[in-house]
Amino acid sequence: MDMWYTEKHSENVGITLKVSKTLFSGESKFQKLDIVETLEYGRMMLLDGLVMVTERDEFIYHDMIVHPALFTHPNPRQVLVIGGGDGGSIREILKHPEVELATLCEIDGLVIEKSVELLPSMAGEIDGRNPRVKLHVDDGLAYIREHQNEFDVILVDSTDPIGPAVGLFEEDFYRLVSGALKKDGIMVAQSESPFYHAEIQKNMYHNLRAVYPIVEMYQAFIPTYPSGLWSFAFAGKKYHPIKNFDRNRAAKRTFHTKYYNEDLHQGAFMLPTFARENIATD
Ligand code: AG3
Repeated sequence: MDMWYTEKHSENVGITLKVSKTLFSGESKFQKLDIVETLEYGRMMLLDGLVMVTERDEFIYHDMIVHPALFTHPNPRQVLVIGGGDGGSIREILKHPEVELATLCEIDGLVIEKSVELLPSMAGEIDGRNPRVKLHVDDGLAYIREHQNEFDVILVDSTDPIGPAVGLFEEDFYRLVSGALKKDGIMVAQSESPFYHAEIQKNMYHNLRAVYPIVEMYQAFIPTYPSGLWSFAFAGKKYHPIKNFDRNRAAKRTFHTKYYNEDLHQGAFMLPTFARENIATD
C-alpha cells in the first residue's frame, strides 16, 4: 500500500510526499505532532499537519535563520531562540565560537523530547548535556518578560501564525523582544512565503517597523515550504545587515555552511518586486 502525506498550501494546491513509516504521532496540550519517514526528504516533522522540517532541506532554513544575524552582530555572545524545539537553530548557533550561551525557549516539551529521540541530526545539542545550551520549556512571551536587556541576538523560530504562534507576530511581542535585547541587539524571525502570504507579511513588517529602526526582509529557497520561496525578517536596533556586514569575517568562518556564504548574505536581501511590494511602507 502506498502512503502519501499532503500539506495543503491553499484550497487548491499542496505538497505531497511519499511516506514509508510513521515514527510518532501524538498530541500535546498545544498541538498535534507527527514525525514520519519520507522517501525523498528523510524524516519529516509536522505540527498541526504543517511541515516544520525535513532532514534533507532543514540546513537551508537553519543556516538562514542563524548566520545572517550572527555574522552581522560584531560579537554575539548571548543568543536566544524562541520556538525551534527541533534544535536545528541551536546547532548552527553553537558553530559560532564567540557564542557563550545559546538559550532555547520552546513552549512544547513534547517537540523537544521527540526531536531528541527521532531527529538526532538536528537535536543533538538539546539533550541537556551541552553546558553552552540552556533549555526552557516555557511560553516565549512569559520568558522574555522576565529577561530584559540580556541578549545580543533573538531568533523567533516559529510555526505559521495560527495556533500557539499567533502572538509571535504582534507588535506587543516585538516590543518585549526589543526590551530583552541589549541596546545593539538583533532579532530575526521566520516571515512566511512572499508568494502566498502577502497579507501576513504586510502586518508583520508593519508591526516590526513600529519597534525597530532597521527592518529588512531576506529570502531563501526551501523546497518543502509553501511555494518554496521563504523569507525572514531582520530587525536591528543598531546594525544594518548589509551596511554593517563584515564580509571578510563571514568569508573566514571556521565552519562549513552548505547554504549560507558571504555572497549569499548580501544576495538574499535583494528582493523580487512583488516581495518588496508586500512590505512597502505606503
Ligand atoms: N518553522 C516553520 C516554518 C513554517 C512552515 N510553514 C508551513 N509548512 N506551512 C520551522 C521550524 C524549524 N526549526
